[in-house]
Amino acid sequence: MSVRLRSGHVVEPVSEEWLAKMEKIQKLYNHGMVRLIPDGWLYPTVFTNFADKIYNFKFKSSDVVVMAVPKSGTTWMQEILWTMLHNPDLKNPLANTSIFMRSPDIESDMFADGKGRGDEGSGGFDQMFQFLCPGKDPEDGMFVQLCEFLPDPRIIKTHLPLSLLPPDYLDKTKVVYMVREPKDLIVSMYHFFRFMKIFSYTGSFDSFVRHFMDNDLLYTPYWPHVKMAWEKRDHPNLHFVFYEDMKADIMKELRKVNEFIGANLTEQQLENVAQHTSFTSMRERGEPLMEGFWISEVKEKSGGFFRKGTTGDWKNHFSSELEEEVNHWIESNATDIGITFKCGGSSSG
Ligand code: PPS
Repeated sequence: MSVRLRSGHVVEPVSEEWLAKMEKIQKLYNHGMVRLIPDGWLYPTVFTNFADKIYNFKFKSSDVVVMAVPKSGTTWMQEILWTMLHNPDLKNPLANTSIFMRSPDIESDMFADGKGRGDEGSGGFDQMFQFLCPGKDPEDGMFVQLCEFLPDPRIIKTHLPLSLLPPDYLDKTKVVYMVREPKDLIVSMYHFFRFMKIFSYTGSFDSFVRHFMDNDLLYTPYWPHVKMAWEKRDHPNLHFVFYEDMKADIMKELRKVNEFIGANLTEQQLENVAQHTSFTSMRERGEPLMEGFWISEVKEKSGGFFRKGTTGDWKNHFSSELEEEVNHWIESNATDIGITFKCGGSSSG
């Protein structure tokens, strides 16, 4: 019998044939994958244990959620928001802890094996969990509960689309939606999926791009995710930010975010935020992920989580044939949605 989630999606296990094909190039799929119909979201099967909890999550008016397809600049915006709301004078000692602990990803329990832990251990999140959620059971979802018990104002991260979040979510809480030129996003995701043990992607770059376009990668399909948010861009609680705009003029974007969240920071404090969250500063402070989560040799070659932090790196990865194919895919979908991507040049970090 098919399972229906509170969001209305029907859970459909992927076919054995598809899994057998994908397992050869990506380890994550060994854990089983499902598609959520009708949108087609592709997630590990474990996601279904937490989907309704997330759909029923009590967001507060003081929360700020960073929402994005992975590799759109989510972490950059999380650090900006946390610094604006918890560290504008750069004196908070917690600033040196992982941003993923200060601002957890609400759906990360889907990477656990059902017992609150993934293959690589929980990399410090379990201590954080015991500290913030005493007496709570990690099996009920470590990350979803971490989000629940974070001190206010909470900065919550999600890569989930609007259709999997509570129906009153936007009316209750402020959401910053990050978007990034898709070719740069795919390049960033390709490297990430290669060096993260949980994914261990071993296929070629070209096939990765095609899997992305065919909606065969975790978190796909891409376009409905963007479309659902873009359609709500005039909602007073939704603030749309292009990664390329942040690269072009960070102070301008910080002023807009300052106004959107009502932080009332001074120009000096915004300068502090810009400096503390620059690519160089964030990279110097280190990986937001725990050692043990990645394959060291692959990570060293790719540059790690803070890989390049630029626009236009796709030019170093795409053949002209593949570029043409992807540009066509982008143009037809973007036109349909009515969104125009900022292509960015090849600025340096
Ligand atoms: S994740 O794993 O989905 O949360 O990744 P996400 O944070 O969305 O995206 C990672 C990419 O963002 C770049 N990044 C930055 N760019 C500019 N400035 C700052 N401060 C910054 N912080 C992170 C990061 O380097 C990844 O992009 P690539 O192109 O791979 O370098």
